[in-house]
Amino acid sequence: MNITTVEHEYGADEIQILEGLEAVRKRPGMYIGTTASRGLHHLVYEIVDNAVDEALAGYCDTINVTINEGNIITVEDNGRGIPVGINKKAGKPAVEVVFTILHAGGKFGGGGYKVSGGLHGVGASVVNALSEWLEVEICKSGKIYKQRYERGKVCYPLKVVGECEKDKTGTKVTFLPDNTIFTETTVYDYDVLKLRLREMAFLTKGLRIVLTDKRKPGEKINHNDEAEKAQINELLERAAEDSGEEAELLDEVKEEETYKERQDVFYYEGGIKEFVKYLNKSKTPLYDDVLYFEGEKNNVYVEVAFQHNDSFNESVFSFVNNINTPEGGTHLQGFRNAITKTFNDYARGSKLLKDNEPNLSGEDIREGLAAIVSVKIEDPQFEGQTKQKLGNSEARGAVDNIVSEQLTYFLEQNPTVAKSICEKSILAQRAREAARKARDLTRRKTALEGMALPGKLADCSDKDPKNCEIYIVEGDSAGGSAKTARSRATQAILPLRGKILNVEKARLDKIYANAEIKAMITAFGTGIHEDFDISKLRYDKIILMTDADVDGAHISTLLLTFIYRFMPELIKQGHVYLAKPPLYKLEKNRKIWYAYSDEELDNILKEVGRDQNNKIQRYKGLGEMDAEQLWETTMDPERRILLRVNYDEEIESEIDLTFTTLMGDKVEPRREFIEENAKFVKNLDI
Ligand code: 28F
Repeated sequence: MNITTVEHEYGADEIQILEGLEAVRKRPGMYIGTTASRGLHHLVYEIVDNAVDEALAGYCDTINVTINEGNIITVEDNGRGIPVGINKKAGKPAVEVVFTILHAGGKFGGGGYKVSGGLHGVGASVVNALSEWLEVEICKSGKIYKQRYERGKVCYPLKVVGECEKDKTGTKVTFLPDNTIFTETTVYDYDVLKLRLREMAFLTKGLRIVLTDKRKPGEKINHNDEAEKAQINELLERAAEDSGEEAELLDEVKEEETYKERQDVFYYEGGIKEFVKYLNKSKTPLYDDVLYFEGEKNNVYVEVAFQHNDSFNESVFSFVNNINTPEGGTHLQGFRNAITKTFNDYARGSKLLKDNEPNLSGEDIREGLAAIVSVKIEDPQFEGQTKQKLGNSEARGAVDNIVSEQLTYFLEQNPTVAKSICEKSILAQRAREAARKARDLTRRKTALEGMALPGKLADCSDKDPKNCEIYIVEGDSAGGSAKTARSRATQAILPLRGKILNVEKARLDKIYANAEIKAMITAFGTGIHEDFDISKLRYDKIILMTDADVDGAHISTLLLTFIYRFMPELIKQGHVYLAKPPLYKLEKNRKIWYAYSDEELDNILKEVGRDQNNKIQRYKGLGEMDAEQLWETTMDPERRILLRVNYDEEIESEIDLTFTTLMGDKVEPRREFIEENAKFVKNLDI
């Protein structure tokens, strides 16, 4: 069936092509997950993935990613250049096929070409369909070939537009995301791209990835969360005032606000070994070298790197074809099986573990472990809630065999390292036993006295968790007003006295001995770590309510560290919130306004006038509000502001590192973090 229009004869296959890309434009979420900021950034990862494939194939060693003025993206590699010859089946140049036909190219029909990640290989044609325009330039055999598309439609046939050095080859893609698709924002966040590109470089040893920002300051701000960034700026300013030292830090770096091109280069000869070193940069390693094993089995390419540190947390991240798998899967199971079995065999064989002593558990061995498990597999099967769990059974065996075999050999050759790991694991086992006793004691007590909830907890009467929320309140006075102010049916109050334990630096037995921690564990009801069961959660919302000053911010951070390290699912499933008390109370002619930021106070004053009989009170703490005010400004579900703590799984290794850097015991990395982030105080997302 042919449709003839004035300018063009549409053949059957052209119609199929247009329908293909039309489908992408009609339901973009099917192909890139969301058309919000995350989907916008995925466009870049898709194009970069294709260049990474060329690097994995051994033909490219440098990729340049540039954010140009107008938030136009350029990605350029020095690979072979996408083929320009006519693809027989399509009767068009291969490059046109790659950009105009969904799932086109040797990348998707097996053929071993496509091994890197992206959203399970949606490819360049989706990016093309979702771009207002896209241009591809290929340098090959001394010529520069070019083609341009608009919203996926070819503007002109592939043509030669210039010359390049004979031996220079490569592919350059430039595109402008379509703002009728990406309606929320088309502004790129340099730091988001930086995290993902650094991760890609760690996962592809020897590949240099350069990220450059050529935009003027004005076109970097994403106006949607402008207010939120202003709030964070506010908090930091206040923190600086109160703590003095950061003040000059903030000042001295602030005038650097002037325009200067940003650039970062990521190049790791050591690949995931360097990724593990990076994960441990704010910790003290237990031994010098990073263990590294690689091999291929069952058509699965395996790379594993790990190094213990002196903390009590486990930071293990797994990847398939450079895609992060936050829900783990068969590759991670293979890794866990291998190290548990191998370390127990070694501990027994070297008599570090007596015959009558129980086996070390996986958790004991993984205490303080920083590790990367990266597999490359031709046809990955993803499972789990968010399709981020690897299902291929052959990956379990491949990782288990390769790690068991090579780790056994390493431990035989390095008895000192082997001993230090086994001794730490045995200490962890003893602490876990002690903690279990402490917990069982808590359980037994609970069993004896019925649900002995912590004494200080003022529980709510409604017993359906979906309707209930618990406020964790700093200080007894605020706790008192909160108990008076609350709605008894659905709001529980748990007052905490002063600063809680920094769990980043404490072992399980010490944690169970801490009254405040125990009270929260009992009140929440879910249990922690391996015992964690989300179905036992007693409240739908856990709301941290602390003073809007630097001490309050510190307590919120300590509470978040505890929840993140012991019950991360509460954050991942969106149950954790920060209350937002007002900063100012404005009184005029017996009328009252509350302002939650300096900016908001300004706006109110513009409205009501700045004359003298205004009475402006700046709240220094929750305790300054009576129950009535606390209710109407901060606790009434109809009027309050809550900030939900979000967990972006794509940057989970960075989140882990941030907690360690901010809460760990090494000062230098923390100072670096403040310097690194203070200069972008407007863009800092805590
Ligand atoms: C900036 C983004 O997309 N780079 C790419 C290549 C190289 C080949 C290729 C890509 C084979 C036939 C489908 C070249 N020579 N950077 C990129 N570099 N795709 S994408 O082939 C694609 C498949 O069409 C390539 C020989 N074999 C493969």
